Amino acid sequence: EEAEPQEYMLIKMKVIPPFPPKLMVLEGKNVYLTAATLRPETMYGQTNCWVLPNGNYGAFEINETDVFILTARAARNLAYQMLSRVSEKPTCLVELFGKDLIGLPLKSPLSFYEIIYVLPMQNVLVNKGTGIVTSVPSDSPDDFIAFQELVKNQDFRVACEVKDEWIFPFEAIPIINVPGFGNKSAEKICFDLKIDGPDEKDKLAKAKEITYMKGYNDGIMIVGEFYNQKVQEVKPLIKEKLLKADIAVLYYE
Ligand code: A2H
Repeated sequence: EEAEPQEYMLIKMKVIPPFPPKLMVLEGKNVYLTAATLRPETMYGQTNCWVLPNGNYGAFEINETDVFILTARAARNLAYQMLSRVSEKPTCLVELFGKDLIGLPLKSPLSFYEIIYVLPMQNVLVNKGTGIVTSVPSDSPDDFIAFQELVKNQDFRVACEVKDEWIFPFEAIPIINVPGFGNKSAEKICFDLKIDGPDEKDKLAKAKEITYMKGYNDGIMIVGEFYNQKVQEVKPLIKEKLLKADIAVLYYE
């Protein structure tokens, strides 16, 4: 563990009722998949949510009304950050596998798509953030490659029981212009570095670093309330806006 804690923003992606049998015990509550992100300014471009199919998750009581679905590890950290119904003690209402979450329809803050779906990704780490990742294929190489993998490979979709209607109505949305990298910087970097698939971890790490630096330093918003403003300037404003509206919370680990 690093000396300095990492701050993430947890985006509250609301599970749209009616709930499937596995989530029935949560009926009547506001249930969220909470995605950890370093780039809240990209939330306009969400196309789906990622979970690890074999990962262990739980539905934890955050207060009287809200339930967050995330890893037990994250729930424990949250309990020490004033985000648990019982202080310093996570309360799990139901244990779940990532598989149980695939296909759930979500309503996510700022997203241009009204409804997006939970999809499988093998590169999701359960020991980082919440184990829930929101997907922005325009600006995140990991998300772009994982999404392409599902689009390209029907056998893979069938194997993980992913329905076509959770994927094909969705595509990367241009949300940020990065001079020299265009309006879908992740796609361009993946193309330039010739990244073939999700197993090319070293190349993906490099692509991630480049898009993160370029997006932050040079990016200009081309959508939303902060149209034409620099990512650097807009990022704290979007953070504050999401926090005020209670559709995101801060999380440290
Ligand atoms: B970022 P760092 Cl558009 N497993 O959010 C794998 N990846 C995870 C994760 C987990 N458990 N938890 C969070 N992440 C992702 C948006 C985004 C992100 C964009 C561009 C770059 C980017 C949309 N996905 O991250 O290892 C989340 O994806 C590049 C740095 O703590 C989170 O921010 O440095 C980022 O990794 C946190 O990465």
